[in-house]
Amino acid sequence: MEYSYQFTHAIVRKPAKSISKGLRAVDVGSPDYDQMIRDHKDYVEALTFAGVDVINLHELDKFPDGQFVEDTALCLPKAVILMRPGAPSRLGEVCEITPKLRDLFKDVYEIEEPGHIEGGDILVTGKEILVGRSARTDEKGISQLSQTVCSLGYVMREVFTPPEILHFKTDCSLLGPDEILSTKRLESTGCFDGYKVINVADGEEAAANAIRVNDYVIMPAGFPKTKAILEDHGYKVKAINNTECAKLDGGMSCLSLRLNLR
Ligand code: CIR
Repeated sequence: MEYSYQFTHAIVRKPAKSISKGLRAVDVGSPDYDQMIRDHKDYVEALTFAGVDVINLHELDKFPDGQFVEDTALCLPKAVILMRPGAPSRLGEVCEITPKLRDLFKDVYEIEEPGHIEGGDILVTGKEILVGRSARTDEKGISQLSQTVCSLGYVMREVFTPPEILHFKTDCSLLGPDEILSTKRLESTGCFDGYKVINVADGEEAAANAIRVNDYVIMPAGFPKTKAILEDHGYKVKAINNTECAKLDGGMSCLSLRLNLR
């Protein structure tokens, strides 16, 4: 299933000035808004360079984490499933993005109360959908998602997001239909048995949150060893500064919803 990394469109949302109030596990200082805007522009350029049409949504001052659009939906080629974030301050982001998703998809499903899932816990590979149970993604949400995606013909498997990381995809990304970029700590849980796994370099764990978009891998800048590992494996890599989003536990995957509308 090449759709797992081939995309025609991406949805992004401009960061709002309220980002200083964004959620974070550890406070390492407030992100610099101007730098974040520059990085966001570079991110959009990288997506465009990779061949997708980027749909830019306006900023939402009410939702400081609103730029992390990935958590609001799971976009499959023929259907979208609206998520229900486990972070109470982020629940309302879903209503904000829904009209755009309804314009783009005929089949719209939703995770309903009392379930919770955030898109950052879902990795769609070439053969299955992996969903990590986490502090944001619970059993009830996973069970609803399972019913929906199975009725659409997908295979879904529940895995576990290690407690020290926010989302499953904080520590991994899809590189090819059966090839994964992962930290050693996540791989050691056994969730990728049967896949080819490339490990990020020791000390460069934050490089694992990358995205394969068509012929390119977009990754955060500042991780030269992992970049070289990917290039040695034949991947074309674009590195984007992510210092400001990283202060809010955000990375390359959270900043967009990637869609295949072909
Ligand atoms: C949060 O804690 O929800 C945001 N500050 C970061 C969300 C990152 N999203 C993602 O990894 N998919």
